[in-house]
Parts: sequence; C-alpha cells; structure tokens
Amino acid sequence: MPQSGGFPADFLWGTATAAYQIEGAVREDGRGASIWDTFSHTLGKIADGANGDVACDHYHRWRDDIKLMQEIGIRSYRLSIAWPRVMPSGSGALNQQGLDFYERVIEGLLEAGITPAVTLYHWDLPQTLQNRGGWPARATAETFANYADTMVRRLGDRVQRWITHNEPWCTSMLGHLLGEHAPGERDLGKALAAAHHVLLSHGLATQAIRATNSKLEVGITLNLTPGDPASDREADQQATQTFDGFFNRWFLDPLAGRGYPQDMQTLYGAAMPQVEPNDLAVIATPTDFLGINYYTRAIIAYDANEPLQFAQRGPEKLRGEGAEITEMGWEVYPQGLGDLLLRVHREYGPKTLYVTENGAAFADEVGADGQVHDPARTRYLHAHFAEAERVIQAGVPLRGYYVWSLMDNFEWAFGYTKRFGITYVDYTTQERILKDSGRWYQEVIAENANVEPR
Ligand code: IFM
Repeated sequence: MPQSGGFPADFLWGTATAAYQIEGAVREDGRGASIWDTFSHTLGKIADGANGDVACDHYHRWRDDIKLMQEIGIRSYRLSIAWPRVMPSGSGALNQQGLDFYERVIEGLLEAGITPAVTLYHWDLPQTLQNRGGWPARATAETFANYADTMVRRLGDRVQRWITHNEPWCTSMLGHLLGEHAPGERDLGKALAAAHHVLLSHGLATQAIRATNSKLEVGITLNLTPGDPASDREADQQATQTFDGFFNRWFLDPLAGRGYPQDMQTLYGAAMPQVEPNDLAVIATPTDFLGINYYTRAIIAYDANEPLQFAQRGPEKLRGEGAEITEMGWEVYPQGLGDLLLRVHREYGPKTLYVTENGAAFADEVGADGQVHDPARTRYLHAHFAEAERVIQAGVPLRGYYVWSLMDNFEWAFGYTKRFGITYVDYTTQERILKDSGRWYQEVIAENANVEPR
C-alpha cells in the first residue's frame, strides 16, 4: 500500500462526538429521558450547573456540522445514537422521528463522502431502564442487545462500522463507584455488576449484529490509561499493577477470552459480580476491531489509605515537576499512546485497532482577530500522531484516528467549562469557529501525513 509520511493511503482520519454532548433537543420529537437528563438536572452534579438540553444544538444544525467536517476533509465521523431518542423507554416501540434524525445524518455524511462509525452506547441509558435497575441489573444486557440489533436492521445497509460501547470503565466506575457520572452511585458491588453486564451486553450485541448481518464490522471502545510507578519501590510497582487491573485489564482480559484477572478478583472479594457459566464466552465473542481512547498516563504510588491501596499523582505535583498539564489536569504524555498501542497489539492482538478518541482541553478564547489560536492543542495532536506513525511502522494494525472532538461540547460533570473541540462553539449564538488546530488537521488530512505545525 502506498505510504505517505508513514500513514497508509486509506488511513481513516476522523473526528468523534457523542449524542448527549452535542445534540440538545432533549424534549423534541418523542425522545425519552436518559440518566444524563436526570443527573445533569440534579443540583450540584455538574460544575457549572449546566445540562445537555441545548448543548451544541446539533439536532438542528447537523447539516452545517457535516459541511464543516467536509471542509476539514474528515474521512470518518464517529457519532453515537441516543438510545432514548430511538427507543424512548429502552425497549419496545421505536420512535420513528428519532430514527429519522440519524437516517438524515448518516445519509448526509455519505453524500459528503464521510464514512460514519456509530457508537451504540455513549452513556445515555434510558431512564426507564435505570428505574428497573440500570446496568447493575442483568436484564439490561439483553435489552441492549435487542436495541443494538434493531439499529443494525435499520441502519446496517449504510453504516459498516459499529461500536457497541464507549468506555465501559466510565459507565461502571465513574457512574457506580465514584459517583461522578450518571447515575451517581458509590458502591463497588454495583460498579462491578455494571461492568460485567456492560461487557455481557457487548458480547450479546456482537452476536446479534453478526446474526443479522455478517458483513458488518463490530468492536468496542475502551478508555485505557497506562500507569507508571512513582518510584522503583516494590510497593509502588505493586500499586501500579493494581491500578492497571482496575482500569485496563479488568476490561481487556475478559474481552480477549482470559476471564477476569485473578489478582483483582482476589482484591474485590465479596464484591465480585455474579458470573453465569456462559458469560465469559459471550463476552469474548470475536470482534473486528478494538477502539482505544487515550488521553494521558497515570503515575501511581502505594497509599494504604485508599480502598485499593493506590493513589494517582495529582496535577499540581505533576506541574511542579515540569509536566505539561491540560485543563482537565491530565499530563500531556504522547509516548504513552505509542507504548499503549504496542502493548495492546503484543499482549492482546486485536485484528485491527482504531484510536477512537484522542484530544485535549485547553482554555480557548476567541482572539481580537475573531480566530481561535490554540497552539497547545496542535502540539498535542502532532506529538500523538507521531506516536501513531511510530507504531504503524512497527507493525501495529492501526487503521484510523478519531480526534476528540469535532467541536467544543458538554463535558459531562464539567459542563461547558472544558473545551476539547478543534472547532470553537459560542454557546450563546451557536456560532462555530474552526480553531487553528482544526486548520492544521485539515492540512494533515490533505497530505495524509503528520504535518509540522507552523
Ligand atoms: O468527552 C469525553 C468523551 O465523552 C468520552 N471520552 C473522554 C472525553 C473527554 O473527557
């Protein structure tokens, strides 16, 4: 295959968003409520007291947003379907108006020459299903598989690439252990049950999708964060292993058919979820690709006061040590992406890999010239693209890269206070301004190479 700058000619340069973060129109055309509607409307849960009621108003502005992507030269767009928009109570009757919206968007993308990649679950569980127990309830896994199958029956003739779940760690741990995301629980047992049922639902959905249409590509997206020990002390090394088990291996291992990691099972003890005899085989149903979302690494030290006896080094300390830190408090550590991709390739060997998210939040502002100059984001992406290039050269089957995000949007518990977009959104007027990083990305795609920032 002809190479240019280290990327295959058909490399999928993409960008990603998620329904609740951009669509708005939460009460329009028969959409049902999701756990994020409930959570964001609960006092004190979102930093700026905001919610996704309007967000980027993408529900009404999708045509312009597709034009924008076309202008940038985006080859593939990763969007998510809001489950409660198409099935207001999670199962049963389809909401045709909701489905029509996604049909319009998908057709608009195809007309614009942009390949859609659809995520079925990016955190907006129908509230009705939450009322019946949510992800900690086993029945939710079956209900999800049914929803997935219905979507594929309706859209599978136009959408080739399907991602069952986005970031099961966040659904389970941020949502059910740390209480920072919907539904805001703080219970290890519930979190582990949620993780198990999310993984089970992925396997069931993959099987259902395959039975309906064997030609489609199906995979899952994990957010993986490599850990590095704070020192070479034995205790820090051990703590880093635990962190890795908690964050990465708990999901990678069962998907690869290895079951849940033994060290973590021992640690979780009585909080371990109920695993039925065939569950692990279902979870390990072969997929076509693995999506990886990478933002940063974690530096880990032993801490006897923490429930799992590890603590992550905080942003102040990292800054004090000279690290560059984004607005999220995350270290800029590009090498972590390359090392992670190499590790996953060598240790787990998925057929194909995509970086389904990578990007950074910075405090962007519109300048006196009406433009948004965000050199730190361009530097961030440039350095991470270089890592992608490095590992492709080393034989990692990385086929695409989705920058998070097409535009600034509702950053969950942080509301609108964090801007990840390569496009700036003025939330008062809904004006979009392509940032300098977006213009640079345009050049990257045009050249199919990691263009040096000017
Ligand atoms: O905005 C989120 C996205 O929804 C999931 N992955 C991480 C992003 C940045 O925090």
